[in-house]
Amino acid sequence: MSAGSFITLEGIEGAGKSTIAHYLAESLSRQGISVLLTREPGGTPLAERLRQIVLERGNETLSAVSETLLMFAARALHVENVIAPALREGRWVVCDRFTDATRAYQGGGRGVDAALIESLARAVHPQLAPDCTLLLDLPAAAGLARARARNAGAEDRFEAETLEFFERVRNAYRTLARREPERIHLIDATAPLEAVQRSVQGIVAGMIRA
Ligand code: Z5A
Repeated sequence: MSAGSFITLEGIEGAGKSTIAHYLAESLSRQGISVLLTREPGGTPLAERLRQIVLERGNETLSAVSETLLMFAARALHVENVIAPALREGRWVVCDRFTDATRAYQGGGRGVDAALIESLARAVHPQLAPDCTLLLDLPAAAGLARARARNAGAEDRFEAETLEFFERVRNAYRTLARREPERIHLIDATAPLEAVQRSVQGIVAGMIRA
């Protein structure tokens, strides 16, 4: 399906995904590559509305399966309206989270059946998978400390989760990286930002040459 390259950023909260996504998009643009920087859940007006629903801490119960369906509803809008058209035009897409986040958060964190997640993935993006995934890995306590230092305010539904939840999410991400080592590059996100940026440059340089 894709003519451009599709790069995703993954990791637990506070790992540095947004920081690295912006850095990577700017770096690729400076090299003359047309880049679309986007995020999940979100990336289209309707998908951003679904993002608000899934992040807000309301009084209504949102089961793990409902949460999974909302993630894929937002993803379907995002793939159809933004990601697939950009790739067809030969642009590179840098996306802050994609389906690996559902595997890690809803699958690993909340215990949603992996077969359900894979079946939704096949329905929503049958022809599409990231060419490269940068997994920024760090202990859950370190990620939460960074995110909480930055937020200094109200927590969303995920930010209010326990350390154990984020440890399960991290373990699920690491399992995915062991299963697909060619696609998923595990990067030590406890390193100083400049070192993380160098690792990312090294991985992506190989894609530009290819
Ligand atoms: N979610 C889901 O459950 N299922 C799904 O399928 C999808 C998403 C797609 C989105 O919230 C939530 O949706 C997310 C999972 C769930 N919730 N959680 N957790 P979000 O987009 O608001 O949250 P996030 O994706 O976790 O983003 P974040 O908290 O902003 O983290 P980040 O993007 O990885 O980190 P950052 O903002 O780039 O950096 C955090 C701070 O650390 C900041 O002050 C940086 O300057 C600093 N930083 C970054 N790198 C370094 C290094 N290397 N050293 C020191 N300090 C650093």
